[in-house]
Amino acid sequence: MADCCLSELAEKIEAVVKEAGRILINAVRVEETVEEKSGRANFVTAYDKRVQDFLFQKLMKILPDAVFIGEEEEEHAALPEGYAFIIDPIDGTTNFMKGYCVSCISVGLLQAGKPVLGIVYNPYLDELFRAEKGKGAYCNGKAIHVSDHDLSEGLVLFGTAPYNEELSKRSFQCAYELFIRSLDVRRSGSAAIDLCNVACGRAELYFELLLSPWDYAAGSLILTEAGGRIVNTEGKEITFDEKNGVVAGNEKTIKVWQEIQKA
Ligand code: 2AM
Ligand code: CA
Repeated sequence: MADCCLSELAEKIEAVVKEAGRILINAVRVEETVEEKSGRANFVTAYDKRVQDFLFQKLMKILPDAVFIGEEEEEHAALPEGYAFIIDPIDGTTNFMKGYCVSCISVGLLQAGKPVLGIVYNPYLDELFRAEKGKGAYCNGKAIHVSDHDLSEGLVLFGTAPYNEELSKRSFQCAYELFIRSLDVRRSGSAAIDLCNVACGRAELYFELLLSPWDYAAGSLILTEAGGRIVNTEGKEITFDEKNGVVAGNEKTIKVWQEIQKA
């Protein structure tokens, strides 16, 4: 797709995502609509489904040829050679359920299996992160960049993969090793928001040992377009057709992560 077409598309998608943000802000009696999915601490609310339906209706009008892959669908389509939306209608569902107000809508657009557009919108802060492949990353229209601080001057964000109990111990061990080498650790409950916070230099490293592509499709492009690096937990390129462990930061902080894994 030509650059101008992608930018025009991005404007339209951004407007849709912002409109969807109103559904989160106006949500009432969320806890009455909660259902448990498979695994521990894995929930869905009626609002996740409502936001996903809204995005499906609007996004497929904007780009009818694209395949739509949404977290709350019963079956997920395979990644095509052409365009695919990979969306998380609410990233940070447990926060949303609890009224903790740290959740976002994440929309990635992939072409031939790689992200070309990423939008992450946190309606509680009215912060919209956006990146187009090769064009840099922006927060509410302002260019953003990852921090170049060492880990010793940095904050570490991490997710605990709570739905996967066998990873819990290793998650906290990694967090401890990073905690003693950094200023402090934080745990937000939304992978997409964490990736954006690293992208804009509010934190220096993020990791979570298991995530699904909709958790990081948009955020990974925002991070790399902001000059950051993202790899899987084996240090290899992340993929978008299966679950991945994710590590994101600047070159220096990723190196510390890798040294800790070898020790
Ligand atoms: P969610 O809020 O959309 O469910 C929290 O640790 C992060 O992990 C969130 O981004 C959360 O996304 C994601 N997450 C929750 N359940 C998951 C699962 N079963 N597999 C992968 N990631 C999950
Ligand atoms: Ca979700």
